[in-house]
Amino acid sequence: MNSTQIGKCNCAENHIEKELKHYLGEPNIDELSVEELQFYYFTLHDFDKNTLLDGLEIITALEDSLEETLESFSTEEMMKLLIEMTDEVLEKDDIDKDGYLSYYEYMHSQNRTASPTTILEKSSKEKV
Ligand SMILES: [Ca+2]
Ligand SMILES: [Ca+2]
Repeated sequence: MNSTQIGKCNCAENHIEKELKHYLGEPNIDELSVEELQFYYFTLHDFDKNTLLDGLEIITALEDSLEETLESFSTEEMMKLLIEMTDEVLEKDDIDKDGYLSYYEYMHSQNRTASPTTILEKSSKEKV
């Protein structure tokens, strides 16, 4: 556990697949409910297993889910966007303002935005 995770998540996709297999055996992702998927997604990014997502964990989660969408951005732009999105997530969804996203708060954010891409679309519109 260290603070350089942001620069180290190029292998995130493999990592997630591996982790999912670790949790589920050979998962059939199609058979999981949306709630189950969200729970696993939350758990996978809770690196220190304290059932709270901190800023770094949220950034990594966003980066994973937006990987394809962000392909056209430079690393610098991408990090800037990810940080903006994380700020927005914490501002709007950190209901008890402790600086972390609990599972309840995370679910709340999922229901609100439908997907992180909604935030991305909004950000790029604001940019133009
Ligand atoms: Ca955590
Ligand atoms: Ca919170």
